[in-house]
Amino acid sequence: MQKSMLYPRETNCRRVVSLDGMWKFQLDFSSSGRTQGWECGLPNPDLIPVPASFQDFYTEKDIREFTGDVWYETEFFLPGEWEGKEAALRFGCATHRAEVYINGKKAAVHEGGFTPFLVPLNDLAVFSSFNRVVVIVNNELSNTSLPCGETKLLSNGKKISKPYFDFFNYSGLQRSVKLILLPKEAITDFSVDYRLQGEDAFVTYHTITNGVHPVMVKVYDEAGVLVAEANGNDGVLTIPKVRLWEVRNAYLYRFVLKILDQDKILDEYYEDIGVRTIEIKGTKFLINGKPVYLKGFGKHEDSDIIGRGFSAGVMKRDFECMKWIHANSFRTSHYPYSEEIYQMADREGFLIIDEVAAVGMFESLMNFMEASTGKHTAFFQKETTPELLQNHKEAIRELIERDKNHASVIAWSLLNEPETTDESAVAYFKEIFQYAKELDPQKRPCTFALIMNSLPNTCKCYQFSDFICLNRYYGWYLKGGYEISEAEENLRKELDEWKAKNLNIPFIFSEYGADTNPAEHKLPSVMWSQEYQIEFLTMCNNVFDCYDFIQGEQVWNFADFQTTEGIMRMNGNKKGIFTRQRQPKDAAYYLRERWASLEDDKKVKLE
Ligand code: CKU
Repeated sequence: MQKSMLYPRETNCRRVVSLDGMWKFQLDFSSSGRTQGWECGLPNPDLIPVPASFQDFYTEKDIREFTGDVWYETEFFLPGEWEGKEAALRFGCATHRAEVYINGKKAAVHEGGFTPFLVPLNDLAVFSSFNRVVVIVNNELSNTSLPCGETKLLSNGKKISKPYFDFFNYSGLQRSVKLILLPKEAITDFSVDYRLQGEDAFVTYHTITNGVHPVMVKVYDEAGVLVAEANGNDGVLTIPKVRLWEVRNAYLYRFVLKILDQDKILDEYYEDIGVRTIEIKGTKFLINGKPVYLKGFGKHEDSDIIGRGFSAGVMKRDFECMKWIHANSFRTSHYPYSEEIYQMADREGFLIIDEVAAVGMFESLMNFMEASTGKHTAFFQKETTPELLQNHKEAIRELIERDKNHASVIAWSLLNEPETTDESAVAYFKEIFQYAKELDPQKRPCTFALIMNSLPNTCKCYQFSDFICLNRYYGWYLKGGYEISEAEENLRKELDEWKAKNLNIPFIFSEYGADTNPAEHKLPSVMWSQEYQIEFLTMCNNVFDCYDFIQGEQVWNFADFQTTEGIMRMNGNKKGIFTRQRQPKDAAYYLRERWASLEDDKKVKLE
């Protein structure tokens, strides 16, 4: 069976059975599962829901903080009528790595916790019978994992995760697991790119199959009317009088692909795709040739009880809150999100900066604090760097292969706050950026988020970015509270320095924010109060409005989220504009008013 990232769908030739529900679950405290044959069945399991992070269900801290191997088990029935075709299990993700056993035999391994993978079943599973699947999920962090961190051994013999990043190291089977059936001769990959001419769209498509028969493509509009068709694995489809996918005004065509042998359908697959172009011209982002100003958030997949587990309910609420506040975009900080979130963004017309889990490439447990000190550090010259680079490239390949057809995805963020002040970063960046550019058929812009010490005169890597993403905390980590007037001066000074470089590319603020306790009101304001969050945002926004090359603002963060415990965090990061339960803080009303008054192309009108 060939590898394929295509989303599982039911058609004439494909079947999908959900394995979501309660699975057997056991933590391997003494690391003995592998020697004691747990792959043949867990000796003393509990039951736990999939999809979900395992950490927040239990009342024991040893479970919440568990670092190492957690084991999952379930059984599934493999229908006899599927014999002669290709059956597989499809994991939406397993964080951060997995080994999968079918009926006691090793069937697959996968590194990286935020992308899907297939486990072929035909050789190891039995048709017309129940089969056992056991999964070892490991959540240890290292210098070569994405995200990066450390795993430490405490003197009491227990392991602890030390992330180099500011979100809780949630793990487990956090996305759906599906039993899928594919035909022997199947479509394994499909991609599109577009060119607009007058009222028409020319869609260049490319398919990969594992067989000899050609692919036929038909395109239907939302009313189900056939608008274009073509034969062949590669080709160009002409959609006359195309209805474009626009920001917050989406339109999706259904692309139906078939492999035909005379009258017989060998495979059928479909995707709902929006037709739009994305380009950067000077300091502007152009969607379908029209400028757009990004308004929105850095987000997290994070909620009460299920942690980073996918929930359609939480997703729905998040989109409703984003629409209410007049946002038009978000960044998938700091890892690829569940596939359903991109499908929803396609439907709702949101723009996504799609980020790979390359976070923590800055050696410090609280990297954002270290970075504010201006201290010189070097991350990309370790013995382990080649292995990290390998994992990073693989994660980028999987991200782009998975997400390349989404109209909502307008850019790739290849790293978040890496160390960029040492020369050793340059070669690493060069390779990463070149690699991503080659892979994307739509050649979307590539970027990375600049940490506070990556400044106009210290950052050695910004030249690789097609647009610049600044994570800035003037007025919070630097010069907070009554010193905010100086924070503003510092922010303006930095922007003036960027301006002087005349880069002629767009900049966005990919992070700016202030921790805010929703229970705290104070007049006059103090840091952490609701009043200060508004004061902070107002200061930043006033500054942004003075610089034309700033073409977007994504507040940190959409909602409060869980982090590792510590003196910097009061049970999590409280920079949310919404609480973790997705209720608005006062600043939400402020932003709603500002964003309602900013047209999507606001900066252009100012000129
Ligand atoms: C955020 C330089 C800023 C880094 N940024 C990373 C993000 O993950 C954190 O949550 C800082 C913060 O401190 O709130």
